[in-house]
Amino acid sequence: MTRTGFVPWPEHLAREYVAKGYWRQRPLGALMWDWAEAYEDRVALVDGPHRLTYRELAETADALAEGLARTGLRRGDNILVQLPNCWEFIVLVLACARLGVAPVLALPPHREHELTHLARLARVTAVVAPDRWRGFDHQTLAEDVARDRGDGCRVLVVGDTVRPGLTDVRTLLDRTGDPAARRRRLDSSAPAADEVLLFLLSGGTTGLPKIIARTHNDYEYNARRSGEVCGYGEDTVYLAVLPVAHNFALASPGVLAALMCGGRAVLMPSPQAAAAFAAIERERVTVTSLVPAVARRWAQAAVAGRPDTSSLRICQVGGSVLSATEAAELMAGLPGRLQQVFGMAEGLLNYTRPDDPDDTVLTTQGRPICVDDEVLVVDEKDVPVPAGRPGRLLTRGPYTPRGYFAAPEHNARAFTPDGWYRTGDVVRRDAVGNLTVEGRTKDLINRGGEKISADEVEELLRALPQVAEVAVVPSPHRELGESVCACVVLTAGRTLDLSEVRRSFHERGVASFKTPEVLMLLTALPRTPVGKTDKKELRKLAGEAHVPRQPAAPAQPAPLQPF
Ligand code: OOB
Repeated sequence: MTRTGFVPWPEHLAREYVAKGYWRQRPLGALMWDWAEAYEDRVALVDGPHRLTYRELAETADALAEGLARTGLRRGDNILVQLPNCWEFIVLVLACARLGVAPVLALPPHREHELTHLARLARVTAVVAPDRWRGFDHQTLAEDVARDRGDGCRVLVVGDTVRPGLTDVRTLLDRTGDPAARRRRLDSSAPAADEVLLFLLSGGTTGLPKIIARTHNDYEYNARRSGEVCGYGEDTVYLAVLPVAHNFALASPGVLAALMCGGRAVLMPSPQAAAAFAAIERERVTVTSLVPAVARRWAQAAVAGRPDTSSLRICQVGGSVLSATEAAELMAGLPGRLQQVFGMAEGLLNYTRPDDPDDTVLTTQGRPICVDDEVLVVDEKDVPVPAGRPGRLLTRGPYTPRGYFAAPEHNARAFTPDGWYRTGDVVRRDAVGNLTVEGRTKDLINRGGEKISADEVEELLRALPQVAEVAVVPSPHRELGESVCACVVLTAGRTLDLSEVRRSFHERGVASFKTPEVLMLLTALPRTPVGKTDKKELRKLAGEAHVPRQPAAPAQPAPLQPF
């Protein structure tokens, strides 16, 4: 069963990846039962007071799979999932894996603008949301998104106050009946391992978010091999503070690898340092993953810290740029040993290794996890540059898909005809293959790990009557690294301030992290000799200290909520 819009790997490579043991040809739902049989009553998942053993996890996932089937979901369906870190999220992903239903993993800050687009793109037949999250009514949002999809698109809610007429996910978790019989029924209709397991959101593309179909085969390898590289084992206790809807916390190596090797995953709703440190002490956490902005906060908090964080062996940092100086500060200030991670939803994962010398950990973002990860560093004509020189990173491999889902035009630009993914990152590769991220060619803003397409924000700004011309560039941000700066040429006779921009984004249901935090009003946009907007010049202007920040910005910038 293939979904229209899915771009498969070439057949000869698929055979090779199977032969080499990368692709295990077993759907994740079957592997879940292997884990349950191997680790039985060990605790697999912790979410506040909720603790699920491996057996409970498998039985609950099976129960939910049949519950979802009762609502009409079938193998080959796609659903939109927007949930915070909670045990139901993991059970839902596993239940979907059992059924062959693929969840599109939206992030909690996404709003109508993003969710409607994702729901249409993946033609989803259900939307799963929390009742409320951080004071926001997600049920109404989910209903609006489902209504846009038309009749038959259901709303499923996780929470204590599910509105009448909507489906309470917990009522689908009925575990009465014989688990063995249920398991056999689900086994008999299980998806194949080369089918889509889930969809991740791309951080690095033009326009509205693209989605990346990850198969059971490739994503299981993504997590398993990451776990091997990071020394995961039965004694691993992984703390998820970043959203598990993101590849870093979900499977790089994250929650999935912890479950694969008999370890334990502890879910936290936010990366707030004091709560996380308390959880590390309580659960004897051994590994966690952070974006640099959160890591810096942790390092500051650690100085004054009281809880015992001595169980933490590895503190992974990735998702946005980290200079060698900052890395040294983190190495000194974080609990656990620093490990750098340079990854992407599109596949390729690089890690510094736990036994690498300090110098490698401080100055590089590590090397790929698989000998069959192909890496090319090229100039603008796609000609390879010598080792040690910066160039554009292209990649192919056993867990790097060959195209975005249902985006043929974009794929023609983002992939070469022979399947190399143009990452949009500029890297330097040293003699042993370690990569250092030097910059990027893709036009996005990396706001503390949250990726924002400049194109998408420009389009939203262009819709304002006050705006004649616009360009969006990153503006340096003390804590997050970058934030969104809108450079605007006004329509004659009109005025515009930041508060109006922010209000209009809010009204149109745009995720708040995409809303410009700096507005630069210009009489004309600078041009390159060929007449294109000179973004390099604009970035320079935005970087200069005297950026005219508009007074009276009413809405506070979004709090530090990575991704
Ligand atoms: C992770 O995944 P995405 O899909 O949100 O973003 C990928 C992009 C990369 O192409 C690169 O531009 C940037 O984020 N990035 C880094 C980085 N790690 C990611 N830039 C500089 N230094 C790093 N260490 O961000 C992601 C996925 C899995 C694991 C870790 C991160």
